[in-house]
Amino acid sequence: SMSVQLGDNTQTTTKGTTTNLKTVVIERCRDYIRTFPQMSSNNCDAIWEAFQNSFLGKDPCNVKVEDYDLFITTVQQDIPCNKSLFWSKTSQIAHDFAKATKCLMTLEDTLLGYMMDGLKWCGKQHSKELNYTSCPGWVECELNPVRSFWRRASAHFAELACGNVMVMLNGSIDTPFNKQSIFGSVEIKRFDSEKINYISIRVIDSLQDRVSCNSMSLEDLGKILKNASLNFDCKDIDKSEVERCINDPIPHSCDCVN
Ligand code: N1C
Repeated sequence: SMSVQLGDNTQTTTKGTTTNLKTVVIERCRDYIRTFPQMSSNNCDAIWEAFQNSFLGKDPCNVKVEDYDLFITTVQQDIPCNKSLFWSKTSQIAHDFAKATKCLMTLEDTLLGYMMDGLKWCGKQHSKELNYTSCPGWVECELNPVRSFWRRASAHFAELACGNVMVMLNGSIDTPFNKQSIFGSVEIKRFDSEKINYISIRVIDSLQDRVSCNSMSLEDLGKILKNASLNFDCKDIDKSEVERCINDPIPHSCDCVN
């Protein structure tokens, strides 16, 4: 069963690899290529092979981020400038926003993220098989296959970012910018000031009159961006405002969060 929810990184043990993982991944890959015919240089069977070679036969608590390097290069996709949307602790609203407005794309809108979204997988040491009984949870061990994949794919997605990009953070928590998150520990370090023109930080607040952009957490983020010579601005946006543009979107426009 599909046991992993988007943004749910608290799940621990018990569940193993997603049922029919190979079929799900290959079907999603073909589905994506049908939707975007410019992606047809990709071979979904070769992509599956490269994916499983990243973690099969390995201790599921010792799959390194670099173990996915070959897999990442097997997937060919150009990411247009001015389109990338990063997020942290705003998974639902960020994806709903991207989907409704079509103005931006998240990692899950790329082939890599689309294939693996919500899935769980692991192998076993000295075995060529997938483990359908039990895989480590997100926090159970650092080097689990799912976490290492998202770290690797996120690094790649951030490296490719160019032009103006957006980041959606959660203003309803104490640390909207968390240095331990994938955004804070992986993506931000891969942003290239030679390629990125501007970063629009949007903090989505569920209480009115929140001023999260002035918080210590956002100050930390500002320092890191300044040190990296990255241009940015930060705006607090009411969650209800974002919900309004999700429910009544202006196609291909991000106006409501600018
Ligand atoms: O740790 P996070 O957020 O800061 O990671 C989000 C950040 C985004 O900008 C994405 O580009 O990293 C990328 N990313 C995903 O695209 C993604 N899809 C699904 C990171 N994690 C992703 N997941 C799952 O969400 C992952 O399995 C883990 O459970 C969460 C991390 O979300 P977060 O802590 O809200």
